[in-house]
Amino acid sequence: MSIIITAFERSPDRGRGLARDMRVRWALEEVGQPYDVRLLSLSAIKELAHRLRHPFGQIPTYEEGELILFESGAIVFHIAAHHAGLLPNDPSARACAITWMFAALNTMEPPIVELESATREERNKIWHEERLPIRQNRVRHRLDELSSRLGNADWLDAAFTAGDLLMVTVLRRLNGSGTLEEKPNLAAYVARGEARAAYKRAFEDQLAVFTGNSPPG
Ligand SMILES: N[C@@H](CCC(=O)N[C@@H](CS)C(=O)NCC(=O)O)C(=O)O
Repeated sequence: MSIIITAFERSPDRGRGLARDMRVRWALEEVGQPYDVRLLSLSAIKELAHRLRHPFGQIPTYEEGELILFESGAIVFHIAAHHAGLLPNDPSARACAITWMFAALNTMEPPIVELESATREERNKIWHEERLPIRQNRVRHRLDELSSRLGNADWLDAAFTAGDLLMVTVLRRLNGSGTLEEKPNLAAYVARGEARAAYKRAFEDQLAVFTGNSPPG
């Protein structure tokens, strides 16, 4: 059954692959599933036709026959649960990988996104300068903890899983901020994720939407 996902027709990140369709594209590439993309404008995602797919009027969504999903984490989980390659078969190892999926989205992503949106939307408020270090420290605190846990390992558990896929997409929002680079093992972890062939294909495909060029190959 063919898979259709939604993505921005003009991503505000200017092709940096930060929009959350990137996670879904990457997961589909990892498991070797072809997919089509329905490109939507920022206004179209708020229209009824899209709200029937996504109650909060956002991207990404995932359609497969009658099935319609929203929430990038749930979509990646669905892909990982139905195709080999992103979750171990052993029940305990699988549960650990799913735990990392939740940790990426529930523990790491909120302070990172909060810092990002504060920097973007609140920089003219009189309290911005005062609150910024508080927000930065929340991110640093989580990075410290994650860095200690990862140590010298390549991935969060024995092999690459959907937990790493989500964690890398969350952490790479900090690329170039200096904060991630303070933790060389985390910066190397993100680079390892970005070096995967499936990641590169997904990145090129989303970039091609922005540049208007077909991806190579
Ligand atoms: N928790 C949701 C967040 C989805 C989300 O924030 N999507 C952004 C793009 S990455 C969006 O559609 N923003 C436009 C808007 O909220 O109006 C998920 O992981 O899918």
